[in-house]
Amino acid sequence: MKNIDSHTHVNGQSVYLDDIPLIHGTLFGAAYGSPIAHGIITALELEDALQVPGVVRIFTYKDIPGENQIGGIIPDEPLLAEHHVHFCGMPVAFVVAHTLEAARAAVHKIKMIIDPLPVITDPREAQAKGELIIPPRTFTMGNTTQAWQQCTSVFEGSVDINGQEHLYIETQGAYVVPQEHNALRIHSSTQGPTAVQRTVSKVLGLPMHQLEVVVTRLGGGFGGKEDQANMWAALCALAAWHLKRPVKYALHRMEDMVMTGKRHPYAADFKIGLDASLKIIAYEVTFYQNAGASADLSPAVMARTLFHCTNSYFIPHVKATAYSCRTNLPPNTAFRGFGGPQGMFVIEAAIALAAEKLQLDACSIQKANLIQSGEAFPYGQVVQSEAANCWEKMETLYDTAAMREAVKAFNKSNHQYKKGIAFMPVCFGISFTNTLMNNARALVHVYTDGSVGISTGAIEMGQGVNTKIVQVAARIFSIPTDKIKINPTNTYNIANTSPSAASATADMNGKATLIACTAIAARLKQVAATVFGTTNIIFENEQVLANGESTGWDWKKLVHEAYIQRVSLSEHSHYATPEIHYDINKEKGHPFAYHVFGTAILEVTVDCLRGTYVTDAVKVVHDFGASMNTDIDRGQIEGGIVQGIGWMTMEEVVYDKEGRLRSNALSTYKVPDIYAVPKELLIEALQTRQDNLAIFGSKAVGEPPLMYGIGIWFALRNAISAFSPSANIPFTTPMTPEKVLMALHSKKATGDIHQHAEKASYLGINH
Ligand code: LUZ
Ligand code: MOS
Repeated sequence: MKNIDSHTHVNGQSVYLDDIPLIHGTLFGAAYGSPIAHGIITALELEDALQVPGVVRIFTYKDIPGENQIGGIIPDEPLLAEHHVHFCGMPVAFVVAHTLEAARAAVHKIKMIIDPLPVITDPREAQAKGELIIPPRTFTMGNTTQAWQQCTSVFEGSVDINGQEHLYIETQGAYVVPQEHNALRIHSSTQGPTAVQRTVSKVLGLPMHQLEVVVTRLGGGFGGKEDQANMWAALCALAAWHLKRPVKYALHRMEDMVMTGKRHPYAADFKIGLDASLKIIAYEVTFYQNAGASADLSPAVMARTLFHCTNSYFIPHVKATAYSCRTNLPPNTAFRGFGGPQGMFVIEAAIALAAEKLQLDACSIQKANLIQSGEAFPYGQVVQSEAANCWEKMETLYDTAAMREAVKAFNKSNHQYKKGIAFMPVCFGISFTNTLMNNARALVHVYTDGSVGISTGAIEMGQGVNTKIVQVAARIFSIPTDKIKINPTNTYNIANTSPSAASATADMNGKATLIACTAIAARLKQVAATVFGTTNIIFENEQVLANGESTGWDWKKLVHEAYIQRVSLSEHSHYATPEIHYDINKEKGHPFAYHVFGTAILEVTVDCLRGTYVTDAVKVVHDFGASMNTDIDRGQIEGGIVQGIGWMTMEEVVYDKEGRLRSNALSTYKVPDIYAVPKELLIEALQTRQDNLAIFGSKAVGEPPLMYGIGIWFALRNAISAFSPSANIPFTTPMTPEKVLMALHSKKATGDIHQHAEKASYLGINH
């Protein structure tokens, strides 16, 4: 089945926030953000800005009738700065004018005097100074202290992982329209309508039932609109509430890049120990998460880093500690993978270092340690593993041995060009790590003509969730998909939703839809049972069958009969993921409904004269379960891989020492384009028909494939080593062409050319 949005997307009729027709009298907002990363406000001068023709009013924290607080997990984030500013771009004032141009012109006339304070941008520095968002967390399994003695080799190193700009095509924004009885209709480009509703409720001191948050679709979210859509809706709501006029603010790309948080940069230190058979016996890791100036979702992101710190591997002795470090950057936030990719990069770096020192290919260590069914991760959950199945299928399907030989032969006969290969296994846990968030609701109406309308809490952001929900209803009712419509997500119809996130949206909202449709179908079957004198009623191709025989009744006739008999044709359902639990004090439990597995082999060619490179191939075996929609799922994998490659190779978020974003536009921040797409991209399904908790056994696909992109970094590393075995290649990301060029001509002994010299030390082999 095609994505139900494909036609309107292609002909430009799909409605995004900026396509909503404006009501007469709409005003336009623009936020004034702090030009300084850290300091105390001594004066805010608004007079010149108020003189700009068309300006209606400028709002500051003093105008907030409720609480000046938008922190979701921890109340540590004001909507508008009061006396302190904590990052460059932190909103201080909100200008509202008759035109967007006037609002923006006025923003430039605002002056602020700030007594500057020291700026911290480095998470290690923040940790050393005790600047933590929450107390650190530690996951342990076995006993690493004793386990080092069982190891024949032990290696240590450190890692610096950079962030990533979400770069959703549609920037953040909101349009708020006052309604009667003091209610507000809030159009928001958000993944979390309830988060918007809660935030506005707190800021304005209005009950949640006054706030209708409506979302038709987003032009991308990637986690950037899980929580960070809230502030723009709150600013518009504040102004609309005061002025009794509709207020709109859709951010300019540069405002969006400067004012919003990104994927968390992480620093990390690791120590890994192996035995003579290449089993990883022990792994210790310390993560320093660069949270930015306030908590936002950082505590939850940090948890997922710990959950995924051993990627697809079973390691009997693990100790992983994470610090969420407060710095003077915009609060970093959810981004596809949600801290998991950073955790995985570090274990892959540890394995790469061990392989290099032991003069092996990393894949022999990777393969020897894949987790097996019945083994547990450090957080206690025993897995149903597909890791080895994916790996072995990849080996035979793509003849990876031949690929490795071909690369060796190529490298022997070429000097300027070198190829590199890497394998990247992925294991990603599906469920919100915060157990209580794993719930969803659906509202299904069957109309008297047999057509069906569905509302859920799911947000369509290009990932195709609405198409999957149509498929669920079509399958239960056995009716064509064009009889089913998905309504815009609306907090008046579906309440208390979790955000569309954690790859779990189709699972949870699909299950809720399944429950509602099944309940309606059961009532319809009961009506048919009475009419046809048998309980053996099924629906097939819009027909009603009794005892397997045609009845001459179709879906529409049965629906109409049920209506005449005053049987309810509507259902509101609730789904809460079963089986999951977690004890945060013990750091043990069963947090995930299931795990998604996969393995990729990635090949690159580096131009060793220029430092440039191309991705020759990414070949994947991915655990789809029993995919409901292979086109959509393939699209998610292709997009995820390219986004992962971008993060690992070219997307370089640069803040200067003063905490100013220097990569604040697409001229200074390079995102993957068609040339960055692997020349060959093969995706093979591992069809597992287990009784998992996915909707119709179709496993979640949103986030896991991004992490295949991590393999690119290691393929580049291997290509550089093929050119120069003594090259010093620090574990820093992204691997831009500049860094490749530097590494090609570096020497291990002279690590000083690099900003972050690799601290890896070889502790020796005991055998
Ligand atoms: N968002 C969230 C997520 O709030 N909790 C999660 O566990 C999560 N995981 C992945 C992506 N977004
Ligand atoms: Mo997300 S990182 O699933 O909002």
